[in-house]
Amino acid sequence: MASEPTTVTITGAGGQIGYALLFRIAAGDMLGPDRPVRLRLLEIPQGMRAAEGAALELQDGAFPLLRDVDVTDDPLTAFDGTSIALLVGARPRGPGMERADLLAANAGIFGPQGAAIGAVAADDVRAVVVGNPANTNALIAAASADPSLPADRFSALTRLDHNRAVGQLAAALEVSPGDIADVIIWGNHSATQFPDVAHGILADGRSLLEALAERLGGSEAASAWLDDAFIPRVAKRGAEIIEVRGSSSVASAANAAIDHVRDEQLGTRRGWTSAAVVSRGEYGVPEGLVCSFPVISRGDGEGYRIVEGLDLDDRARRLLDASVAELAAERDAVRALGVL
Ligand code: NAX
Repeated sequence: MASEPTTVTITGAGGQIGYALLFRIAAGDMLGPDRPVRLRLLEIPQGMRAAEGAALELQDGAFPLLRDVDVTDDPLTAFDGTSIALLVGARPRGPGMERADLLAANAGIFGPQGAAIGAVAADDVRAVVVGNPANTNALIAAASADPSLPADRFSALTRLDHNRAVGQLAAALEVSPGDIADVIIWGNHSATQFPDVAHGILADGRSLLEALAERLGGSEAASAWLDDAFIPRVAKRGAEIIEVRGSSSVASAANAAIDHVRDEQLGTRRGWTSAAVVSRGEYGVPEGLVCSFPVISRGDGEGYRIVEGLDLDDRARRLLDASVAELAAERDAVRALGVL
């Protein structure tokens, strides 16, 4: 067992996703059974009691990998020496709140947090933004950190969308989710995202398109299912969960955040996954936007790399461009507020 604990900071730790994350991280689900962790929980003053209560329960879990737990409302304390930051706490959209108000409120959270990470985190720090609007919050955090910290240390979560897509395909094809590889979520973590199965393969070597056509009675039926059922269901799954469960996605979101960090730190296993990372112009996405791409990690400390060279047909190009246009509009709205 590695003796030096890894410092992990969770913001919004007193909230729902925070509560679902903490115990799995302490149990070793994120970094493996041989890496002890030190947890730093960041909250705002109103959330401190909830986070302190979670810290009491962590103690009661008697986790062998858990070294210590600190609860604070000071970002400089929370990010001091941290190697992994999960930025979950965000300002939700309130009644009558316009998009510009939402972006401004979150810029007031993710700007200072990005600056604090740049100032006091460990040299190897990597941060993933979960709090919405996740892609643009990550863009703001990266832009607010000291320029000596590369922007690609910040990413945003689209792994929940990716896992939702795999779950839908597994149900339609009656296979295990583990048999499905190389699905892609392109674009923004929003209703404009493009879940793309054109490059996907099954463990038996068949392409996903071929298997869907066999299952649904031809390639036209498969295309209709993808456009009319699959894409809208994945993109609107969050609303479906709220309607059925009476509350937003929590355990599946925490699970996806753990998958994102685990694969980034330890390496992707079979094929690629999806994550929103800083574009350097790949696939024509404007440089600097935090956009979801197919990514792999070798687990060598270099984080996620974009899988390049995939062919996009006209339909895929159009769907990716529409989501990227939304990301560019969010960036422009933030610029208009004088944040970037
Ligand atoms: P909760 O409202 O239960 O918890 C949020 C917590 O963050 C609260 O305890 C609050 O006090 C705290 N907080 C607010 N501002 C803070 C700040 N400046 N510093 C530290 N803590 C702060 O929400 P929860 O259900 O946990 O969801 C958290 C975020 O995840 C939301 O923005 C939500 O929209 C987003 N989601 C993102 C997903 C994704 O795939 N990227 C999926 C799930 C989820 O919808």
